Amino acid sequence: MKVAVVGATGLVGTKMLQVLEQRNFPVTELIPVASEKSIGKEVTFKGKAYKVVGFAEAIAAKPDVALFSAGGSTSLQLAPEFAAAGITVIDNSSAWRMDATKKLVVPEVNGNVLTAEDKIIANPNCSTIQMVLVLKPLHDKYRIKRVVVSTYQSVTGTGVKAVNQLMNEREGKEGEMAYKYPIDLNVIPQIDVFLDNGYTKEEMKMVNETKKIIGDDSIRVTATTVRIPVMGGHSESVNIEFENDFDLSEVRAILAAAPGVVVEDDPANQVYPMPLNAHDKDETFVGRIRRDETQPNTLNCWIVSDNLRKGAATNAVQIAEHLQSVGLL
Ligand code: 2RA
Repeated sequence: MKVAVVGATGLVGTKMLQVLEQRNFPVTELIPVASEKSIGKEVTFKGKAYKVVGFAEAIAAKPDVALFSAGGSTSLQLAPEFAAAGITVIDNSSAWRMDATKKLVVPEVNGNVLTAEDKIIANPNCSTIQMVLVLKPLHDKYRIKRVVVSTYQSVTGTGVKAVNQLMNEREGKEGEMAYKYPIDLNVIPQIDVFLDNGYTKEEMKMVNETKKIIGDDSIRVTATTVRIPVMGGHSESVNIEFENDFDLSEVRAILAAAPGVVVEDDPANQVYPMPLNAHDKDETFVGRIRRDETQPNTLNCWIVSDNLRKGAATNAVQIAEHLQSVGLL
């Protein structure tokens, strides 16, 4: 399979190359792609150096699939050009996610919605992906009414500039600021820009994308998204109110059987998910599973996943794997 990685030199693009290699995706030809300023740079795949090419050259090479992680405006402009050339685009930006004509896919949750007509497929937001993996199997069993989520998000979600800001601050060095405020020894209750309703774009992504992926507009979601000085992954405190009552051991069993989900929940031995352990893994980890004792049919849990892997690169590669397994690629 000929695979293009668009945005191959960025944090997510680099992770896509690693994930393609580690998951042994059948790449017969790799085409690393980036904007003008990165053309000619080299990336490494399976121990071999590859030169980065520009967009026109990539389209002319006719890859079967292009994994895009090059930002929203590049994607808006170029994904249709790739698709028109018969190339299936899996796009990590937010450009197409809420477009009613495009599918927003987490393969374990709604891979079944994909058809041969889908030439531009949207990869959801990182904080949404890890949450819906846990919500969907519980929704199927108990029907979710409302979700209250607070996130604790890694600086890697912002990109390399934010990682540099954190490390510079830690080492007492001057440098470029990704955030308005210091991030080391701090917590910033803002991810992305504020919207008119007082929520941030990241918060509204969690609200809207959750409904679209699960395919149920009646699920009410309210979110507070927060940046913390952590590298390994995003964490989420999630409160879920169901229509129907549940049994805690049954909830644990449902989650243990859910694809892509690992239950780490043994308070007696201080076992619970942490970004330090989730780092570089493809699974989503859930723990601190307990009843909300303040109202009926309500559950609290704690969800952690590596935002660059399942939250971005792994999910994109899994979409390609799914397309291949059902003969759509
Ligand atoms: C973040 N959700 O963590 C973003 C990355 N897509 O900022």
